[in-house]
Amino acid sequence: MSEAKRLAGEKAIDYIEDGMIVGVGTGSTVAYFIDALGRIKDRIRGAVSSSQQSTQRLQMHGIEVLDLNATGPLSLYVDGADECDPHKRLIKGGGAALTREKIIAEASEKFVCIIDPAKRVDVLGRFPLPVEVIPMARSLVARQILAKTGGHPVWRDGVVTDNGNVVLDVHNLSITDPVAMEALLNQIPGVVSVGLFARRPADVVIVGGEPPLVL
Ligand code: ABF
Repeated sequence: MSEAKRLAGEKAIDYIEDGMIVGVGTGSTVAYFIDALGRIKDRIRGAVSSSQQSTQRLQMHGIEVLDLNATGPLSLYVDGADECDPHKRLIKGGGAALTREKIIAEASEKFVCIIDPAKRVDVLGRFPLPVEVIPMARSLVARQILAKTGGHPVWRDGVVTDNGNVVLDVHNLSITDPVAMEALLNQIPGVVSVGLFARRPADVVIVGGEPPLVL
């Protein structure tokens, strides 16, 4: 599947315009995009990164990593996903970077999502839904998720996000209304962000293949 990820990541370069500051996501598909970006780095001004992992890879290529507060709104955000439904709504957060990914997606005019074919689903939820939670609220949020959704929240033990928080992965969900589920979970005190990109879905989805499929 890494060939499909590479093809999707490289296809996303088509959306680069000279002088851009590019929003960059996290994960192994994005790593291919970063490597392709490194080969044309003289065309861009820099990048805004969603994780320490991506920051290190960008800097390895000599790409300047900028602060979103300094750049203001971005034209383009490129990121992967764990699941993508027919309406370009996503489950993200398998890489525990969901909060900063969602921030940059919100600040970006165009969100281009790069995936391999295995990420395409009819209904979101087979991949456990990541939720970033303030550590002291972990048990409270888990109880409320169980009560309100019937999902089974599992603490991603040993993982602390770049923001110092923990992650609950919610199993056994069939998310037929992703916008409603995103709103429901967002309201639970202690929830920092939910790995559903539904209120603000991707604008373009590139599915890796020969040739890549652009949706
Ligand atoms: C990141 O990319 C995460 O939101 C998502 O979990 C991950 C997908 O990882 P990969 O591209 O390695 O399959 O944006």
